Amino acid sequence: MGANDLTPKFRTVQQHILDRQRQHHPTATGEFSWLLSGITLATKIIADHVRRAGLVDILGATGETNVQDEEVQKLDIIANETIAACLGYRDNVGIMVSEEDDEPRILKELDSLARYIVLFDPLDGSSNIDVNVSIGTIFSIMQRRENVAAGKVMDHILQPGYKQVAAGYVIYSSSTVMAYTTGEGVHMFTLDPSIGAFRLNRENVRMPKRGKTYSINEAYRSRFPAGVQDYLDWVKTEDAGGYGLRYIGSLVADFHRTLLKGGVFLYPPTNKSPKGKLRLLYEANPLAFIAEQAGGMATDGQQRILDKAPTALHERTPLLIGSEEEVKQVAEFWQP
Ligand code: P6P
Repeated sequence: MGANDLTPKFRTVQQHILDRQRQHHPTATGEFSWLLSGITLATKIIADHVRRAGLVDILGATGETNVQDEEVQKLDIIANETIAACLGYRDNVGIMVSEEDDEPRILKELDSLARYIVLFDPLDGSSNIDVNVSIGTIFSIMQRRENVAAGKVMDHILQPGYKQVAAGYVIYSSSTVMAYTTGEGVHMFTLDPSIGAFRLNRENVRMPKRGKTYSINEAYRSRFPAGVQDYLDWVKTEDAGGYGLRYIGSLVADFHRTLLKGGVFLYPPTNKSPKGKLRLLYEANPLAFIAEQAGGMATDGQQRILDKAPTALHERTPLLIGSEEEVKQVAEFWQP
């Protein structure tokens, strides 16, 4: 390398997006990487708040409850407003949907340039904030639909998951890691605090075809469908081949482990939550897109998550996601 070669020895998320766009979509205008830079900026700010949470008074609950009827933690609010502010400056974002907001935020409904819809869970796993367990941000990106009458905003939003143009998550843990896909593989970056940039560390991440871990909140066993209970009995037998149980209780952390190590994560329906607990639009859909792009699978126990036709903004869904072989194995018990 020549003395004057200033090529950095790493690639940031923006560089990675632009490089791949040049390879796969030469006519791309770079507007998508501009949008994604809004998300990466927001998650860097959130990571800073999460890291300092113990030092300044942002831990704890606000005393309010959100549309999910869940106690709102202060960091939830900070994360939600940070993402909204960073995306608000991206003139190609027309609509934002957040787990924390009752209704969509309509930035530009009729401006054809504002063609992206960003749906996000600003801080998933928030019940773990006060005990310093990994938490995360999950995002899904769609494009507005053609020929939708003015005012019919939900027609733009309620699209099946296979329509996503991108999806990703950021996990705030011992390090801050971002994974994203635009439909051409899953790519992973680690935030380098010394330069404030996400640096590429894994391209085309592949989920192992099978793992050694199943992940579920077994406390609810008696509330699960009989087939799931049968699976939980079988998976502990020698015949199953020696599985371990890991359950962090933070979806992004449980999924991140499953993506890297293989295995299966389940949040089945219960008699208390007959449609499951996790949300379709901004939790199950983005993680299902990533899982499939990495060679894994994601269903609701009956159908492919990405084929589900949403009917409501904060719709919930059962989730069975992970390595192809394990997902198929669970499905045989769940829906014999
Ligand atoms: P349970 C966190 O509140 C969350 O939404 C997900 O991050 C997590 O997977 C799930 O709920 C945990 O739910 O009922 O096991 O506490």
